[in-house]
Amino acid sequence: EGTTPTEGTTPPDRTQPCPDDPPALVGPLSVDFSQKLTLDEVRQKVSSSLREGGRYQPPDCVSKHKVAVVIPFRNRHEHLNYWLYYLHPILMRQQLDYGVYVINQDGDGVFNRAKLMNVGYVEALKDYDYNCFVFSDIDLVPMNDRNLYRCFDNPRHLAVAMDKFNFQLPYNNFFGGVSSLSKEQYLKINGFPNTYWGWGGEDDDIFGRIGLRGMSISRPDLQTGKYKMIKHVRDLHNEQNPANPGKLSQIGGTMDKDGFNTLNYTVKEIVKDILYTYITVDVQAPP
Ligand code: UD2
Ligand code: MN
Repeated sequence: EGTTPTEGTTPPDRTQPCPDDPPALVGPLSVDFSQKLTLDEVRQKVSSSLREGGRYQPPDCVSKHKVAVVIPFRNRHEHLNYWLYYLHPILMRQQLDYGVYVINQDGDGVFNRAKLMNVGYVEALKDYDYNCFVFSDIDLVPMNDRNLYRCFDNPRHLAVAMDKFNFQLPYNNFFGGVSSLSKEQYLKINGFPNTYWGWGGEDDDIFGRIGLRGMSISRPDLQTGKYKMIKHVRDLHNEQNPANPGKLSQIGGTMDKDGFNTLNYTVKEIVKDILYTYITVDVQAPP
C-alpha cells in the first residue's frame, strides 16, 4: 500500500474492533506503596478519560471485552486509592470496555468476600451488558500490564505469582486474589458460595466448583502473573473461620443449593464516583 500522509489528522474510528493484542502495553511495571495517595490526587491523575461510575471505553475501537471489575470491600480506603491509581491506566491500555464496582459490606458483622462478589455480579449487570467479570482483592496490584483483565475459554486465575508467596503459586489449586469468569462460566457454577463467613476457604470452594462443572483453570505464566500485595494485618471481623475448610468436601452437594440462585441482600446505597461505583450492601451477616 501507499503512504497515508494525513494519518495524524484522521478522526478516531469507533466502528473497528480493537486488536487482540493491545498495542500500548509495556510489560513489567514498577509498583510502589511507600507514598500515600489521597482520592483527590488519584482523581487528578487518572480520571480524565473516565465516565461517572469508573467506566471506560477505548476512544478509537470497539472492545469485545465488556468487563465488570468487582472488588469485595470494607474499610480499606488507603488500599482502594492505590488500586485505582495503578489499575485504571492498565485497564485502559488493555483497551477494555470496563467498569469498577466496589462492593462495600455494611455494618461490622463477619466479612463475606464471596457473597460480596456475587452481589457485584448482579449489580454490575443492572448497569450494562457485561460479558466478563474480574474479581479482585483490593490490595493486589499487577506488576505486568500483559496480565489481561479479560475472560478466556476457561475461568482464569490471574494472581499466580504474588510477592507474599515468593512469586510462586502457594499450592496448585490456589484460586485466590484475582480471577476472571465470563457470564456463562459464572452461571455454570451457580456463582460463588454465600456461606463462607470470615477468612478462608471460599477461593478453594470456587476452584472446586469449576472442576466439578468440567472446566479447567487458565493462568498467565509466572512472569506475566506477578503481583504486589499491600502489606496488612488481618482485619477485625474477618477472623479465620474453622468451619470453612470442612465445607470443601461437600461442594458436590452444595453448589446447586448455595450460590447465585440463593443470593439475598439489600442495597443500602449506590454512589457513583468518577473512579468507581461504590455499592454499600447489607449481606445479612450472622450476629
Ligand atoms: C487471601 C486471598 C483472598 C481470599 C482470602 C481468604 C491472597 C492475596 N488473597 O487474602 O483472595 O481468598 O485469603 O478469604 O492470597 N476485605 C476488605 N475488608 C475487610 C476484609 C477483607 O476489604 O475487612 C477484602 C479486601 O478486598 C481484601 C480481601 O477481602 O483484599 C481478602 O481479605 P484479606 O486481604 O484480609 O485476606 P488475604 O490477604 O489473606
Ligand atoms: Mn490481602
